[in-house]
Amino acid sequence: MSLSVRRDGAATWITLDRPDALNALDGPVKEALAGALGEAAGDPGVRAVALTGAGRAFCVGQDLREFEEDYREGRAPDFAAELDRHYEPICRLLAEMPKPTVAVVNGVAAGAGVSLALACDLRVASSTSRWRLAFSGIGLVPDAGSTWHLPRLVGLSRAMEMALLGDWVDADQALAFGLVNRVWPAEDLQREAEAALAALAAGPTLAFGRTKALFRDHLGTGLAGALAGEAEAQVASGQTKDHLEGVTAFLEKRPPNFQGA
Ligand code: T3D
Repeated sequence: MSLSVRRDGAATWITLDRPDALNALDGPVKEALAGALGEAAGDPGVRAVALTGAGRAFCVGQDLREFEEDYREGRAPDFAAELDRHYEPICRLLAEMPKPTVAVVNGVAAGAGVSLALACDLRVASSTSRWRLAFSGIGLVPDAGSTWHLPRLVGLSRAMEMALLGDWVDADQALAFGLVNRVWPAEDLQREAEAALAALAAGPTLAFGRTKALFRDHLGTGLAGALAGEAEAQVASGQTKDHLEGVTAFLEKRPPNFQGA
């Protein structure tokens, strides 16, 4: 098996499942991942999505054996086709699906594995996780959205450091950089991450989806455009059942019971 998908209430857990290859992304994994993300994105019953890895790695990026024949014959793979066919849709689904996505980084993350984690809305990690951009180690530039996400998350200086110096970043550094949102001891990661996913999945999903879109859109927009975009999204959010429930719960002094509608 190369990838497994399980539901935990309204959260979907997608696990990269090639532990012997540290969850390197070969053709079948990339196809299965894009398919699983597409299904989760389109299923209104799914209200939060976790991406994690089986075994001791989160993901070590592109499977460097997938194109071994090309390299042995002295040519590079068709990167444009590969990015267009696999990496762009995967990263866009993680970043743009209208529900929260969380990378649960259980171990090593390298290359495009880092890119996948960066494309998620949040990153939670094991205290034993470590991160390396790794692209420069094989003479490539960071891709799969990492040149967009990384400097926005950690700042230009840290991004340059990770890309050019290429050192490993451990979990404590990742937290200090702002690369991850939470770090838990390895033995607590699954339990804590499941609780975090359950909380996200019980949230006002439509507002979360719009929040994601607003933050992302407004990274490249002036204040006036941001204010206009917020107004449009707030009018739509104000018409949801979850908004009515949230205010009603406040007035009735009880916790809200959001339905994602
Ligand atoms: O299309 C495009 O745009 C291309 C985009 C490319 C972006 C990328 O993602 S390039 C790949 C970037 N990743 C790397 O460079 C990481 C390569 N791996 C490593 O440096 C090491 O494996 C680690 C430092 C991550 C871990 O080292 P260690 O000693 O703990 O484990 P190991 O023995 O090296 O690896 C265990 C197995 O996983 C091993 O298989 P084997 O020999 O036991 O059969 C190893 O070959 C395999 N593996 C690790 N990384 C990859 C991989 N197999 C295929 N592709 C990998 N990237």
